[in-house]
Amino acid sequence: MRIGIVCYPTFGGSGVVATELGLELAKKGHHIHFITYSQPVRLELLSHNVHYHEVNVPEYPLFHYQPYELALSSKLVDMVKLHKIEILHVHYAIPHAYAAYMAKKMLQEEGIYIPIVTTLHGTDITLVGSHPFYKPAVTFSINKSDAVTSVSQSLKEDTLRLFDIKREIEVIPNFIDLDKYKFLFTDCQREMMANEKQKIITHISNFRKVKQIPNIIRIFNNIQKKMPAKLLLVGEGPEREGAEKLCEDLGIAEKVIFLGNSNEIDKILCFSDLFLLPSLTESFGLAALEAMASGVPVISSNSGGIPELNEHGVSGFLSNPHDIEDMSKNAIYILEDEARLKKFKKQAKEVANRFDLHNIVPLYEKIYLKTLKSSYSMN
Ligand code: GMT
Repeated sequence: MRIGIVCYPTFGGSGVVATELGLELAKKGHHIHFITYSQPVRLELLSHNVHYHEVNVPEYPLFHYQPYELALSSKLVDMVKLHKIEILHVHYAIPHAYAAYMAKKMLQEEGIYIPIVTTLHGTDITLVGSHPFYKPAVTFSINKSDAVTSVSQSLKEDTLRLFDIKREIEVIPNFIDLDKYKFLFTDCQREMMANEKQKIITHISNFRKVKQIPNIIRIFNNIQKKMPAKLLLVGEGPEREGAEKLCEDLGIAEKVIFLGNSNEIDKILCFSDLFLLPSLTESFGLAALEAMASGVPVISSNSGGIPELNEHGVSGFLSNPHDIEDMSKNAIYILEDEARLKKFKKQAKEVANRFDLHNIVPLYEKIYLKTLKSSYSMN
């Protein structure tokens, strides 16, 4: 199939999932066209069947806001025609599903039918999409998609609760390329980050409010009172500055390392002992899955789709979102006993195996085929 993939090219989970999906589909022989405003961060290798088309939005002083949706829908029209793309898969409803629908209508005028598959990722529904300013447009573009998928059952339920949806929503969980986590390097270079006695606690995110960064630091503060430990914070975002200040205030600044955005997540997770994800809401929690695939147990909140992934008492523990004490207690319980830590590491990996991309990617292929078949029979 010739598939157009629209996504955010940044470090966020939706862009990562879209990129990994495209790369795997390309390996299976499909022709993949990524269409977005810059090269997706995990798209390192272009090959004969992986293409990247940049959407440019020319600056014009009259526009207070540059019209990205307009530029994107025009680009989609051009790329569908030029590369004979058969199906568009848009990740994140805003504004991708809306732009894709516009492209579909423009192409229809020329007798070209292009079905749209929309994958809902989370914040496009729970935080941004349901805002009254966006809600009518998001509802419309979900309902006008030819197929809709969500990354967890919890996100599906949120979508049905928050919007008037007339389409079937199919749950296809996020996935992981386990081969990437069969470390080729046996030496994790742990000594770069901590000494032998220190436990390494890690968090990776875009440092938005929803990630509860101050709670991560407070949980770590409790852990380091009980044992030697280091906290690695990976990512960039609006909460970073306040986080640095909080570490200073708590007197733990020298035990916390801010690493910024990284393309070496596998290396960082290789030497991590525990992953923290106390988010207020999380449709899935891809970063936690990446941690589990590396054999890192997860201490998380029980919000959104996280319980579909982190199994309480097996791959880690779940607590109510603000329950810092419970999360600290669970973290210490795992870390304080070497044999227990080893057991949790093994179990985290086993749970992650359920999300192997070889099991999940065929579900998307099935949706493409079904959608293509039904849209051709209708047009
Ligand atoms: O977590 C973020 O703020 C980034 C966001 C995104 O759109 O990239 O992540 C969402 O999609 C990921 C991939 O499906 C999920 O793993 C995250 O849980 C989800 N984030 C939230 O729901 C807050």
